[in-house]
Amino acid sequence: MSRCSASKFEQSVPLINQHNNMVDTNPFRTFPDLEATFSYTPLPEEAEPTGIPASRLKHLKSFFITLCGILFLGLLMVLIHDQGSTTTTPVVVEGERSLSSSTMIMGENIKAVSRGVPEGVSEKSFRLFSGEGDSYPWTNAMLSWQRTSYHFQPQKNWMNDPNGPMFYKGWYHFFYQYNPDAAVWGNIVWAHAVSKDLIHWLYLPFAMVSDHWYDINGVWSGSATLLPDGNIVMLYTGSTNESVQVQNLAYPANLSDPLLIDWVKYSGNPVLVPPPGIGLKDYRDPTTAWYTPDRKWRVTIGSKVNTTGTSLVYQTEDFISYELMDGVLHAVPGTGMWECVDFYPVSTIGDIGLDTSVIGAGVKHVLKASLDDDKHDYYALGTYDEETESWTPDNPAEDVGIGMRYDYGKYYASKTFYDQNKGRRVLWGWTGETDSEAADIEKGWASVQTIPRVVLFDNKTGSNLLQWPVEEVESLRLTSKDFINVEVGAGSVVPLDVGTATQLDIIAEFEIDEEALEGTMEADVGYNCSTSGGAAGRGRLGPFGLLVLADESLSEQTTVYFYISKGIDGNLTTFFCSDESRSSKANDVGKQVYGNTVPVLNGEKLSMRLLVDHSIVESFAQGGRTCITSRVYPTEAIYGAARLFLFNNATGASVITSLKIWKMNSAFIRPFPNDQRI
Ligand code: DQQ
Repeated sequence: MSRCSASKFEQSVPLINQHNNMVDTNPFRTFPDLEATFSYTPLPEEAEPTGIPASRLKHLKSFFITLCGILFLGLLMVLIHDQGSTTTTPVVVEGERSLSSSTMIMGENIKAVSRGVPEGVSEKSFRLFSGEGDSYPWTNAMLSWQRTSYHFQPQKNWMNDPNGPMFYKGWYHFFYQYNPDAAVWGNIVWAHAVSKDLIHWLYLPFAMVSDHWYDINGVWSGSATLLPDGNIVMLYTGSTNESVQVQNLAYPANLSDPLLIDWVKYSGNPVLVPPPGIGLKDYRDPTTAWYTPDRKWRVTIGSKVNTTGTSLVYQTEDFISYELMDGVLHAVPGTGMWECVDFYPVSTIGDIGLDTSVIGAGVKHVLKASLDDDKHDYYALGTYDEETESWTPDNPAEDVGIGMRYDYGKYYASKTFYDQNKGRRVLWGWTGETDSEAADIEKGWASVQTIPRVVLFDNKTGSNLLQWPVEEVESLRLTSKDFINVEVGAGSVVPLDVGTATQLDIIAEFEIDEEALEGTMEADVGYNCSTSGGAAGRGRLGPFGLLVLADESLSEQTTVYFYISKGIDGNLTTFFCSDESRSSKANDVGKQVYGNTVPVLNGEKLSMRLLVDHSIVESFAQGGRTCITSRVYPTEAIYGAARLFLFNNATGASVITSLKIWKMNSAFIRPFPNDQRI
């Protein structure tokens, strides 16, 4: 083991002002104080339309005239259309497809600036647009509709990674990467919010801002560790005055404050600097620490060596001085920089979550890395050996970065925590925008967090995790409608009369015609969600599923579907996919076809759950074996025009579907009220 110390590094940097942090040691703090520390102005209760530049008004006027014409024609069509009937028109046809993501070109006028890449973080701008030329003439009404109603978002501006989640003295704490100044990445601080139930949130003052040389270029991602003596340590990455990535220690100023409002940065920061052989910008995002039988804490930090992604392990007794362990926790050639590594145990013998330090029989360990190169979160199940301080995947072919993903849609920089309140492990994940940066600036915000998910080992398959939205989201369910045994014939679409369909929780089961399944010798071997034509690619046994955020005429629709392929040996492979190709008439938003296979065991029905909340659709297949998160930006299927349909685009099989659909309430997400006392 080599001993690491920050002292050498400190000599070459400016003196630190160790008294910059706002520290309030008064445990009986009152809320006027709290309000005084807010760094941004709350928005009014009702969403206000975003301002439109005067230069665009003329353009918008003519657009509105055209739009009214289109709407009038649409209305006529709606009146003619028999809502209760089943049409036999295929849902989508090949000719209607947008350009595929591989052929997407981005117009000059919407080219986004690269942000943070020279400083050493991922590209945060979305670049895979579906069109070229002018950006779409978004209206205030369209942009306002995109803001979600029950997903966590700041009041305004940019958000990215979840940081330091924990449960403490009756409150769930959530910190997040946040730009206080704009709707683009930059000037990153740790913003802070608390909740009693992971759904309704109260914004608090920023926990940490960049105010020392060792984090002056950003208070980047990190994790919380709750110590057995009641202390809390927060390890986070600071980007220094020279854009070197270092690890810093912070802790609450007042442990008797359940809101943990004030945070103190350790006077000896940084506690870790890049060791020899590690790039100064390839060293970030410390995990929650785990306690070992030899009474030491260990923590892992993501990095890369050439193109091999890796995770370094350190040992510490006091979180101040550290030893770099020989070897690494794990490394996978060709996977590039590992960001936001997560490492935790899952129980193989019960549906419970485990504290991060649990080892022994009945336990597997999950290693997750967020791949800087492709912006996806990959995980693998394996065995942790605390003697050699290494982790070995169960299946090397499904190793970290080359195998399973938490989510096959837009989902990144995730982090779990052990919720001792409910004995579960909860996963947070960041879902960025897939529209243009210009649109983000216009709407004044960017990014949402997915609904926190409970993570469990899948005892039935033994080869994957299950992710499921926390049960608390069900408290938002309002009225529900049941649809029992709806037959959806091959090549048909069936409207589901649930009224406005912008905030929904949908549970659906599908049974494909047994005779067609048996009678098919071979179908679509080699199918792939992203490259086989999406929802328009008609095969014998798929696709079938749901059209969400669709307008009455289906001119806009986001599809979430199953597709079954059958080998000549009789083996079935089921795919779970989401097709955004027709999700919006706008040309300047991403429209991808996402998905992967999903294990379906003998005797299981095909099932999916969807959480629809304006511009985000979270989809879970087979109890959460495969998940897909989509961001979509319809222009017509919004507000009262958003509808829901079943579809079956298979050529050779009908499908029987049963569904339960709830309308979802909005969550209360707002500043901590002044009139409340703890
Ligand atoms: N975001 C943070 C980094 C992390 C990256 C900076 C992942 O710490 O590696 O905002 O999105």
